[in-house]
Amino acid sequence: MNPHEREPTPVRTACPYCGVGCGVLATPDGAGGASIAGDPAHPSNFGRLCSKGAALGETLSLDGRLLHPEIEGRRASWDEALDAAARGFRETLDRHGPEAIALYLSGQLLTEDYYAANKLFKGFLGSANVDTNSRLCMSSSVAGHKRAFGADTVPGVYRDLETADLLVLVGSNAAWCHPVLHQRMLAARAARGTRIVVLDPRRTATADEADLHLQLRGGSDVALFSGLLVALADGGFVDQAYVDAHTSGFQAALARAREIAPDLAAVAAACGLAEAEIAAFFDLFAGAERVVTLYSQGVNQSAQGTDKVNAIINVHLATGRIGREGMGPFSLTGQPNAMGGREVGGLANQLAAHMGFDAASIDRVRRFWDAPRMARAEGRMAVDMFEAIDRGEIRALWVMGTNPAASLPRADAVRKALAKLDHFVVSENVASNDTLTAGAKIRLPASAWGEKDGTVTNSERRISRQRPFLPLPGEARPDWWIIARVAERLGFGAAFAWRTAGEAFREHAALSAFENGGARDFDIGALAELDDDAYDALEPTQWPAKRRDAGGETRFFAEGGFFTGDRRARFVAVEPPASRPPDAGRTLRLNTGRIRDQWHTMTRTGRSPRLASHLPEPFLEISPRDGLRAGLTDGGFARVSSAHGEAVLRVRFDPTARDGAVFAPIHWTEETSSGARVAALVHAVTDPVSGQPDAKATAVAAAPVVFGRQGFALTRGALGVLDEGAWWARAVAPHGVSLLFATNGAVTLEEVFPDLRGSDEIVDFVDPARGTYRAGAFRDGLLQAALFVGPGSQAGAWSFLRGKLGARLTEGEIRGLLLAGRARGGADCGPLVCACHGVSRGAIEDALRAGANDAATVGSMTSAGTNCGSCLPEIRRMVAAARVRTNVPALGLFG
Ligand SMILES: Nc1nc2c(c(=O)[nH]1)N[C@H]1C(S)=C(S)[C@@H](COP(=O)(O)OP(=O)(O)OC[C@H]3O[C@@H](n4cnc5c(=O)[nH]c(N)nc54)[C@H](O)[C@@H]3O)O[C@H]1N2
Ligand SMILES: Nc1nc2c(c(=O)[nH]1)N[C@H]1C(S)=C(S)[C@@H](COP(=O)(O)OP(=O)(O)OC[C@H]3O[C@@H](n4cnc5c(=O)[nH]c(N)nc54)[C@H](O)[C@@H]3O)O[C@H]1N2
Ligand code: SF4
Ligand SMILES: [Mo]
Repeated sequence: MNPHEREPTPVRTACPYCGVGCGVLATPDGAGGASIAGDPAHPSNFGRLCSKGAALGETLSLDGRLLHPEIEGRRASWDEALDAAARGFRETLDRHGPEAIALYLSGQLLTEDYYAANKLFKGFLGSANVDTNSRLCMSSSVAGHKRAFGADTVPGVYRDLETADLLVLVGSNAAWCHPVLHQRMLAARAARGTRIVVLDPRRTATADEADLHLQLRGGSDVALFSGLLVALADGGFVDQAYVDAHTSGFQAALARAREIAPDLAAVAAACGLAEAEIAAFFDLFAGAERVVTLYSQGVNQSAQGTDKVNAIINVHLATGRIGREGMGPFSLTGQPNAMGGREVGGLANQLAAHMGFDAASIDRVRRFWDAPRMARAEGRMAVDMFEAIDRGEIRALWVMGTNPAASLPRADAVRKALAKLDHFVVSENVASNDTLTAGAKIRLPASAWGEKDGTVTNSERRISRQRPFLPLPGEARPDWWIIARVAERLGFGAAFAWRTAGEAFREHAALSAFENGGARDFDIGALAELDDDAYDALEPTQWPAKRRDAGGETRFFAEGGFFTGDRRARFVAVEPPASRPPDAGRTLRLNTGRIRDQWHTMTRTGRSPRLASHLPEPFLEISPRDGLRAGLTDGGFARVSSAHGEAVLRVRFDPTARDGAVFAPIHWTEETSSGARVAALVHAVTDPVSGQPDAKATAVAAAPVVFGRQGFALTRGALGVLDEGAWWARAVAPHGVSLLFATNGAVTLEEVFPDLRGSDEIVDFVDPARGTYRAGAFRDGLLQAALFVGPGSQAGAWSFLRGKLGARLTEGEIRGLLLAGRARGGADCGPLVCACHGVSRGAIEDALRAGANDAATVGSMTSAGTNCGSCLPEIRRMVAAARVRTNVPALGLFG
């Protein structure tokens, strides 16, 4: 290397995954990649990253990227594609009116993109059919905030998590889903003894770390928080001065709470818990003034999502614990820009800049935009939108930055509906996903993380810059640019004439302050005059950021000042949970959610070999009792079916699972599995206020599926196909790709590895009696491919060999693997637990056998858990399990 070349300087940007909003330092390597580190100066993470953030560098390759516009499967120029995109909307508008066009957006778009899209449809095409995947994610929080506060306001800040005495996590698996924030909570606990309570029907990694875990029955949160309100009132914990001065509706809400939860016994019955557990929680809550209640999808994604939110807010209003240091209700946002999407009005029932569809707001936005054709009424919410597509009422759709064919409830029906569209445009990063393959006619290549330039807002209302550090590949373009070019072709060039993302941002900031005067919470007027340099250099900034703000206080509501007409907050009299008619034969309740190392439909995290090793297969978690009752075996397979669809999943007996409640992760799609699109099963029941689907409570049945052979195929080259009936999941490996599979059919080397050469050296082992076949293919002495087939799971060998593609194996390794089916020593075996340092389950078990008896010792012996800490809960769980094993050697569940 030329010694005079300058060291590349890191670019300060923000992580594209969760709503924690961590700052990232990206140092491009000049060859399309970059090294990634946490930004020590960013106030969300102070240098930390979780396993997903730390692996961002592994997701940057251009393999599988959509790099050129396409029309009907053929490559097109941008001019052709933009003309065709615009023409389709124009024709549909002319023929069927603005109700027949729709836009489906994403909390993964940047604020500037989101603003542009919303402006075009709601201001210039006259359609409020603009909804977003945030409908599936945050809309119950939005609706709950609006009912209580008169605006969609998150009152608190992250610092409150560090100064609280009690943290209550409701329906949040923050250890896996907001890991860096969870680490901040644990650090605060270590420093000052914060108590942590987790309310979740599953024993999650987050629950493992709690002082108290209430494993309540799914859907019973309203009863629990109603009971808490009653207990606080009866125990004299109501802050009457705050209630009198700043709220209304307390008595009615309390009376309703008494109906729902008259006493502890009623709460215990509703929640399926012991009275003592509930009393312990109520005592903790009553006794700690500084309490933050954090909540996420266990609250939002529910048929009573909005009532759950208000039941939580009610107890904070009643105790006046809001907007002050260390206290308040706190909605954790999911996506990196869930909050930004709310700011620009990405939801069908919002306009822009936290305005709604009242006449004054419509007129105000119309004047600001100089808009020719304002939408006059709320548009269709996501589930309704896709049902309208199915009925032919919506005929032209543009999907941007989301994968609805894999993430909406009744996903099979959604896919069928998409095929009916006259005009179907998708702006994407990847060349193939379940939505693109559902009939997208026009495919527009959007710039991806690392190339994108703009802003995102995190859970605590902090706006951070995502800055580009890689050149735009192929013909990819920013989403806002694509929207502006389509707008131009529809005759609105002047209103979309931004030359940079910064210009779009300034306009958005100016709208937030336009005729505001304190009437709206969202005001970032101070940022409306940033010049391009100042925008580029923008430090993470929390709102409100009003024009003449001195900075400082960014919490809301300590002294009231709500955004209702009379400036008082509203207590909401919540409804008791409705009982649904039982679904005959489908007695299990399917809860769906996330795993630690994958992001949604895996279009990005699925490219990282490191992230593929933690939980590489789609699975069903079920209590051993339910599993045995359904005829399942641990490690076997289950066909899980609902009224809407089915999936085949690997069975994991989980002794901590509640009977009747099963869980499956949402991440696998048609691209990555043979039939584990879990969203296909999910019912389309929605919350009556927010329209958010209830993704955590579908009635399902499970039945065993028996496969005679299981195994894996691993290769640096191409993967062939297995027989029709085979089950498989795809997972990338450090220098190749793998399939984990199960089948009753034949599996041959030639079919699985179509590009093996005659010159490749094959070493194999067959044991017909056991039904075992193991083969390694070597090219120039290096491992090119491996195929293992046997009666049981070959996971241990897979974990070892996936790291050996392209490497030379020792004689001992070859013999051990092929003859015995496992690596010698065993230490390299088992799934990866610590993604940062590449430490496997086997290595941690070795450390435990060697005497490690806490996570810190495991860390010093193996390095596991010493970087991002995302795996610490799992390590602690292993430590605890090892203790149980040594203390009670004869313990066996069924033996
Ligand atoms: N690793 C990873 N992190 C992510 C994401 C990802 O895909 N992967 N996605 C991001 C996004 S967009 C989001 S929205 C967040 C989601 O973050 P979370 O909401 O924390 O994640 P989920 O796994 O969807 O659900 C959380 C928990 O709700 C529980 N739950 C289900 N029903 C009920 C109920 O009735 N009551 C209560 N109290 N709890 C219930 C579930 O058992 C589950 O453990 O994560 C963000 N972070
Ligand atoms: N059953 C069930 N269903 C759920 C959930 C659940 O818990 N259970 N959770 C729901 C929630 S909370 C969420 S947030 C959704 C998430 O669901 P989706 O939004 O459908 O999932 P993603 O995989 O994040 O899809 C994002 C897509 O946008 C592309 N993309 C990424 N960045 C950009 C960009 O900048 N521009 C463009 N044009 N494209 C981009 C990616 O390649 C990917 O294809 O799933 C929801 N669905
Ligand atoms: S916690 Fe992890 S996924 Fe979330 S923003 Fe930080 S690094 Fe990204
Ligand atoms: Mo989400």
